Amino acid sequence: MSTAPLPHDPDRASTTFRLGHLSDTHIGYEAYKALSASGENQRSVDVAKAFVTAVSEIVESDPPLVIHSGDLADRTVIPIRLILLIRQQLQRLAGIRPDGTRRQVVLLAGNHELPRQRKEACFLHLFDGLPGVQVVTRDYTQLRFPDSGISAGRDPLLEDVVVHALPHDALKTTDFDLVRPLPGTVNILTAHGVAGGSELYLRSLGREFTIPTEVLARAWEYGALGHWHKQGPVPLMATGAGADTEKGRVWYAGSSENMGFGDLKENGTRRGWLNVTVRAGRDPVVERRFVPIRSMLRLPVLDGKGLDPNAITDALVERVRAASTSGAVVGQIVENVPRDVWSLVDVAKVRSSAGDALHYEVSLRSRQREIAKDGEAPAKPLARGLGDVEAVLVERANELLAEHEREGALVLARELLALELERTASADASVAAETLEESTAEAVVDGKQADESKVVVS
Ligand SMILES: [Mn+2]
Repeated sequence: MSTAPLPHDPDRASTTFRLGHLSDTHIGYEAYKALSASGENQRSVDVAKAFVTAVSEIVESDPPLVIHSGDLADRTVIPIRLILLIRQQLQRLAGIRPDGTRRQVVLLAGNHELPRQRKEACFLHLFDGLPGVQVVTRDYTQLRFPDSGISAGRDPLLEDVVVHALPHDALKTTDFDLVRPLPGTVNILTAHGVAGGSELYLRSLGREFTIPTEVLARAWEYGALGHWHKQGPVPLMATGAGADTEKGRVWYAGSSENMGFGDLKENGTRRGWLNVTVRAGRDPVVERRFVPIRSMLRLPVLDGKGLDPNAITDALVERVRAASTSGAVVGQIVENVPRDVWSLVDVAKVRSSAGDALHYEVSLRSRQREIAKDGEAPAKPLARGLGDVEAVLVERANELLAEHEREGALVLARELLALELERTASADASVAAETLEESTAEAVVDGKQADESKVVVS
């Protein structure tokens, strides 16, 4: 799939400006028992801190435009103190710049903050009317920055800019034929959802409404995506031979902190925002920026086959000692240990060896279902199953159909598959999206919900 050539207009060839792109800050996320000094959930504080740090860096970097591509908050309803924190940070983002203009901020609604019921309003509308802030929660919207210029308080470079905003729920209803770059302007697409054709798309086939590949391939100067927590360009869109992973016009900014162990599979150690130089008629230059976050790690999986309870205890303690667990969120998976053996393992001793960690959890993984080891992504049974279906579809289409018939037939087949999955899914679509990683046949010994089976997307 090639991308459409960008229209080169000599009149605005010099239009170059910077854009701060952040996403999936998930304010209000909570996990584990650890509390802060003021009694707040510590992970909630960590997540807020990462957001504030990203905002500070963006303000210091001083782009004229900032886009938050969705899931600003973790839930549709969050505590008042966090709403106030968000408002305060938005006021910093949309503050007066050294040149006297006001930085412009676009907020897009993600699945996490969008109410399930249509009668309810999205909390992001609390920020309507803040100077410089524009909120899009429902339909496809083209945002402009009219009367730009110093006298109007906006950077004159934004005069020709159009931000095409697709919040999460709009992906279900939008006529994508209308989502097109406007000639003679600098076009930026922002959307919260799964990019068609991406790795994530294959893993979530039929469970999510996607942003069609051909829409992403249109002549946008930049595409600011949210939803996937891994920072990086949409692979499909990479220009050149695909070897250079820093190129592409459409990027996920990724989350600003790790929301569970699932996120570790998505390059979890480095999270932040994107400093984008948008160039009229040319590909953008994207610089990855990382903010300091709490250390979160998985210790090496322990294969307990043939080990007695003492040996298992010692091996677990040894793994803790070999790692830097201070202040960290630490996860340990143990395999091939029968329940009766496990019940004699001295978990309290192991836990006290990890006493300097913010959180330590050990999960027993049963071998009843074949599960790939950590790091061999994507490996979950469900993901593999759907990926296989896609591969089989493409293979059969290549075998049986003439070239001109293939694309249409594949689209139809995917739609039928999606309908079938939707019909059989017991939960509603948004719940299904949360459990992409499906059951991992793990028992959690910690008495806590296994992060392993939690959100990876979202
Ligand atoms: Mn999301």
